Parts: sequence; structure tokens; C-alpha cells
Amino acid sequence: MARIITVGAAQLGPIARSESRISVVNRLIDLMKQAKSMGCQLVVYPELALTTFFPRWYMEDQAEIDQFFEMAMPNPVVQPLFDLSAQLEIGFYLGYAEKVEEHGQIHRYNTSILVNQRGEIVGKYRKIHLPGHAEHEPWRAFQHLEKRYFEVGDLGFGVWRAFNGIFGMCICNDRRWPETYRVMGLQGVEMVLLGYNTPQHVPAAPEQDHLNHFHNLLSMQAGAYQNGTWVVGVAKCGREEGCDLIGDSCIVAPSGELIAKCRTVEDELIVAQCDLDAGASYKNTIFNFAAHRQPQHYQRICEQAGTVLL
Ligand code: ING
Repeated sequence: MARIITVGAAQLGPIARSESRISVVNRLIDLMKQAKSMGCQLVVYPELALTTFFPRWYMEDQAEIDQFFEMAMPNPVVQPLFDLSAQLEIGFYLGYAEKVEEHGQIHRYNTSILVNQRGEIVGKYRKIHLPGHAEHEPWRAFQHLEKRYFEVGDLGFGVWRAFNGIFGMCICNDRRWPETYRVMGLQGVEMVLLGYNTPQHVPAAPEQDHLNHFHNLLSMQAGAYQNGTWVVGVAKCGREEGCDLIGDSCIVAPSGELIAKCRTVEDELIVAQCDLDAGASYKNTIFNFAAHRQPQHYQRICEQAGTVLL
């Protein structure tokens, strides 16, 4: 019996700095209702899906910064989304800025959660690869201060049994690093869910700008193929507070083939029926890790952060 899951990638257009969370949650609810009408059991939202991408600005006032964070999840503003999830029996991935007190200290993470078809949180991930910079760099057309506002995630790359399969999560820049997929691949992941906010322009490397769409798809298609897993990548996109973010939300099969891709840079839902057994062909042959990997030759990957030259 094939394990088919119908998945929706719910891309978001821009979120203005002034847009209320209630307004955003209503957009998420509309997309969840659309997903239900298309037969989805799971809908995937972007990274930091409740607010504008605030790391584009340099801020010093912690109270101002904290306005973009959620102090609890769920919380009264997003509760309607959880209620609808249980009512429609549709699970979801949601990215948000998490402020939490743990071990007697305040921590701030770029976080995603996996919610099942009963509206219950079954998994949490905290972004590990934080791109950009930590200090104000006024020469940039816009900042990318994730290293300033978030800590490196402390939960690793986990997977969870849900929706009759093995599901993993990551966030945005994580999708560009092969280690991200491989650590989940070594846990048997069958579908990786991720959201992203990706500026079209890279102030530090404008020569890459024209390849931004290619690099986005290349990263997810490679990760899918090399680990025999589905990948669902969902953008917040469009011109957000004067900064163009790329769309290209997509659903990638374990073969690496692009199954569905958004056409617009607005709120848009794409849907695919995904056979969770489709990865087996790759996991049992070309990417049979147990049969072919030679970890005794991979030490550098764990021992070195940067390159060591001869
Ligand atoms: N954003 C970007 C990403 O990795 C970036 C950072 C932009 C990297 C453009 C390379 C090119 O998609 C986040 N939020 O990680």
C-alpha cells in the first residue's frame, strides 16, 4: 500500500513591518483552507512567517527587536491556526522567531515547528546555519543580522515519525549545506520541510545575484536526490519593505526532479501527491549509505569548521 501524502507549499508574499500578526494569521488560515480543499494532509509555511524579515534592519533596542519574537507557541494570536488545523485535520510547518527562557536564561532562535493533524506540536527545530553578519554594516543596501538576533540552534537536525512517514525540518540557509540533509538522511528522513526568506540581491557578492534562483533550486534538488528524500521549500517573497525576496517555492521528489513550483511572488499554494516510498529506490541502491559510505575518510567534515590548506 503506497504511503501517499498530499502536501501543500503555502508561499507568502511580502509582510509589511506594520502588518499585524492577526492579519498574517488570517492569510495563513486562508492558505490552510485552500490546502484542505485540495486534499492536503500537511501544509508548509515559510521561515519567520508571522512578521516581516526584521534581520534586514540594524536595531539596538532589545524591546524593539523583541516585538518580532513569539514568547510562547501557540499563543493567543496564532491559536486560531492551531484550532483550524485540528478542525480540518491538516498538519503544518511554521517558521517563527522564538524567545524562550531555558536553564534560567533568555534565548532567541529562528525556529520552526511541526504540527500534526490534531493541531499538536510534535517537533521543533532551531536554525543552525545563521547567514549574514552580527554587526551593523552600513555599506549594505540592507542588513542581514541573523547572527546578531538569533543564537545557533541547540536541537540538532532531528526527524520525527508523523503523517505515516519520517519527517525532518530545517530553515533557509540550512538548505544550502549538504550536511543538513545528510544528518537527516542518516536518520532515514523521507520528507524535509523548510521555509526561507532569500533576498534577490547579495550585497557581499552581487556577482551571484543572477544565479540566485538557480542556487536555490540546485541546493534543494541536490539535497533531495543525494539523500533519497522529498524536499518542500517555501518562500516568503516579493518586495518586502523595499527588499526583493525570491519566490520559487517548490516540491522536489527524491529523484531530484522538480514536481511543483510557485509562479508568483505572492501568497500562492502549490500541491503535490507525494509517495513517501519514492525514496526507497535511491536509499536501496545508489545512496544505500550502509553499503557505500566510508566515514573513516570523512573526519575533516566533523573536525574542521573552515578550510585547512596544505
Ligand atoms: N537567507 C538567505 C538564504 O540562505 C542568503 C541568505 C541570501 C544566502 C542570498 C545566499 C544568497 O537563503 C536566509 N534567511 O538564510
